[in-house]
Amino acid sequence: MRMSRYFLPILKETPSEAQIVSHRLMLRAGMIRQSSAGIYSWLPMGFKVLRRLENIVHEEQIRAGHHPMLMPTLQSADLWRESGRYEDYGDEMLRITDRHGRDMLYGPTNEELITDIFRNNVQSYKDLPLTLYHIQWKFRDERRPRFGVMRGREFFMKDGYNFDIDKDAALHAYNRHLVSYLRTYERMGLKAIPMRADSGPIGGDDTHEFLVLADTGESEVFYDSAILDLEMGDREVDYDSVEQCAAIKEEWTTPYARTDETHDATLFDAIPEERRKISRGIEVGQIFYFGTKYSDAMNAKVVNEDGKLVPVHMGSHGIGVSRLIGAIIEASHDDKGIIWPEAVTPFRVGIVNLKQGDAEADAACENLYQNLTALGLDPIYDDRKERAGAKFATMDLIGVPWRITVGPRGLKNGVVELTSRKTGESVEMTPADAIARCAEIYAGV
Ligand code: 5CA
Repeated sequence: MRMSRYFLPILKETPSEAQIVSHRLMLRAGMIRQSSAGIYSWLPMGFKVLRRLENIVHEEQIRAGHHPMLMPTLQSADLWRESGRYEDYGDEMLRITDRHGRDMLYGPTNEELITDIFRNNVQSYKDLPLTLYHIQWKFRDERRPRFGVMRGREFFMKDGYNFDIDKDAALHAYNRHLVSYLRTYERMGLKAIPMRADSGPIGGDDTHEFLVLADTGESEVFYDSAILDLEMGDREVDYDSVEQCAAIKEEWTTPYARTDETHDATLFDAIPEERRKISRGIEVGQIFYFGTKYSDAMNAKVVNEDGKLVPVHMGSHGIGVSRLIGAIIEASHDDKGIIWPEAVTPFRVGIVNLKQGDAEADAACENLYQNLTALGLDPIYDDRKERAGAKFATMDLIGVPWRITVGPRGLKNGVVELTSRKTGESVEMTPADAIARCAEIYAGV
């Protein structure tokens, strides 16, 4: 992308309505604009990051054997009456009446709709196990929408639903989701800790939330710092292996980690004092096992191996895709702006031309731009007639992880400068080496 042609409405001033750094930076970097309270338009660069996260979520879900699909945002109230949640959900549900006077709603989640699809199409245990998911906009009329995309009214969520023949099979689905979520967050450059939590309006008794530690998080969390040493890394995971998924769940849920809703002071005090941590966290996902809550209420049954009709065991599993962008920025920024992890950055390499209009500098930048593009390194080239200082400030604000700086002085010696956004370290090298280095950095991403 050439900056001169892009739509990147950067704000010089710090917007006064934003209370936390991720919200301020998303506005300043031209990623989002508020349309009404808790509802945002995603401008090109914000949308690009949203798509990157969405892709990672898809890849990891498909890897775990789950099937992507797409359900509508508007749902019929009748299904929610069947489960009893139409009344229970209260003021958070946005209720709509169509021209025929039929009650509709903007979906806050999809347990009812997916259970309806399931019961109309699956009759036998032979079609199980089955996990279906979608990534779709949700609406919850939050009492206090705040912190930008962190607590929106309209937000983008991945929600998945497993259907299994019995409790054991459904618990494997739960563990499989836990493992796939650990991988998903790790790929995004985040440390998200599974913590025992409360199930709220979704229901059920087994649930974990995934929390990213941040001072601005809305939840109070209590944990054993030993959990911070755990890593999925690039270990091979066989998602069909009940034992392996259970072992990984065990590994990650053995160290104490709970939100304030389920905190147990006695267990916490048993942790060696230097490892006892109390802090705040951002909830970026939650998994639930709720057994036959919805299948009983909505009569979703299959024939089992003995020819008997039995209700399916279910769970639901959510990732706050739009909220994740806020969480990533909270976890990765400095006073100059965003520092994108390589896996989610909207642009992989920035090119700064120190002397726009200088024939040699322009040609060198053009060459870099063409070559980086051809290698899929998605460069953003600041080709505007701006001062060098302003160009650096823009690249720093929008958080591009690697910057190549090109100027007439360096070019005389045949070199450009490659700078890391994270460390600020710069190294001089030939343009060809800079390209090769960037290709190497992103090879595993
Ligand atoms: N049906 C279940 C799982 S699919 C469900 O709705 N779970 S949830 O309520 O926990 O939501 C899933 C994730 O969506 C949360 O972990 C959170 O990351 C995100 N989320 C929830 N409410 C909001 C909101 N108002 N703004 C942004 N993200 C939200």
